[in-house]
Amino acid sequence: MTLTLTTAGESHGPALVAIVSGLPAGLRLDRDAIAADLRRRRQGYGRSPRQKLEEDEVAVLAGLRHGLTLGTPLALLVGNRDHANWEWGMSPWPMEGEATGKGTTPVTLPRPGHADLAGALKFGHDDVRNALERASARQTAVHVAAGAVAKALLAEIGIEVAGRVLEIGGADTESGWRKATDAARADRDTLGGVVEVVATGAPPGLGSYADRADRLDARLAAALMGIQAVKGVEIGDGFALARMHGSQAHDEIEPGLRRATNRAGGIEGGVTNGEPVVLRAAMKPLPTLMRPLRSVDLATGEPGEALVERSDVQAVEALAVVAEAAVGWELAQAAREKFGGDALVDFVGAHAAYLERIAWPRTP
Ligand code: EPS
Repeated sequence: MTLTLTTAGESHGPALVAIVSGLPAGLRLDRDAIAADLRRRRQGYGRSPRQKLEEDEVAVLAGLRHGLTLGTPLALLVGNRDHANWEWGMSPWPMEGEATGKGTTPVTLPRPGHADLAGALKFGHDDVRNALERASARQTAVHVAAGAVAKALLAEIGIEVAGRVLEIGGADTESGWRKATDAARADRDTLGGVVEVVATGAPPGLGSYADRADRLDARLAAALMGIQAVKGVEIGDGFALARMHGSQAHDEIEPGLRRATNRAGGIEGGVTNGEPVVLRAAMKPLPTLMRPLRSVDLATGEPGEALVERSDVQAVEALAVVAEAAVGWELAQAAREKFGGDALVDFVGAHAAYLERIAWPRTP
């Protein structure tokens, strides 16, 4: 049994959609819990005024009846309220009459650091907007909605996932983040940062070493790296392990098969080992600068300044929520592969039977 996610939607188009397939029937979803994650994603000190406009309410269009999954594809929709200002510019169909609102003038000055240039060249777009709308981190809204569903499934087998900010703009305290964000905003600049995600309660044995693509660390790293603006991922002590001796780097096995340290971040050989799964992701400074970098006009070939449009100063707090959703998603997928089941009771029963076979947790 595999869990799959398909998403669509442009940042200023009518809506974002997601289809989640492979959920067991009988999983209870909590509307408030999904809404709470979406609210958390919108918050953050450096966010664009856009976040005050969007409400990110999730409409469920299929796969759910009276709060319980049907075992059929779950269809989710998050509307873009801002689309009202882009109705002409982002209309799916040709518009008649005079162009009004935003997005009516072609974008031809790609932003360094964004998908603008590569996207326009790759897909043959004369208007860079045709690339940037989908490349935008706006789409993380439906990833968070899907992640909330994945976390509901994980909760049924005692797995919890939580993301938090470690650093913003090099500062590691909340007041430092705010100061750094204020300074960057005043300077018309942007910031990046580092987030950490910890998942507890995963039994040993999720993922596999059988092949490169089966390794859970590889899948988690790909999921985090797939989030907009993420440029680095670390599992456990990651890069610091490279500078240690083997005698210091590994987590000795104690009675009860537990570890006193967790430098491996809960994964050995691409498989969970029963310790908390710990990951960190590094986000680069956002590429939309109010003090634009040098670029080249794709229409004229002349040097110019990159596109300036309303954007975030930093979105590291949002990344913590999006990364949590991504890790939840990958763990739920690995759990579906391992425990299967068409009905939730089958899934939960297979998990319980497995814990019994490996006698987990063990008393030392
Ligand atoms: C984004 C730019 C900003 C962010 C957006 C992601 O959008 P806008 O230009 O409309 O202000 O607000 O994020 C969201 C809309 C969101 O919901 O997270 C970008 O270029 O990636």
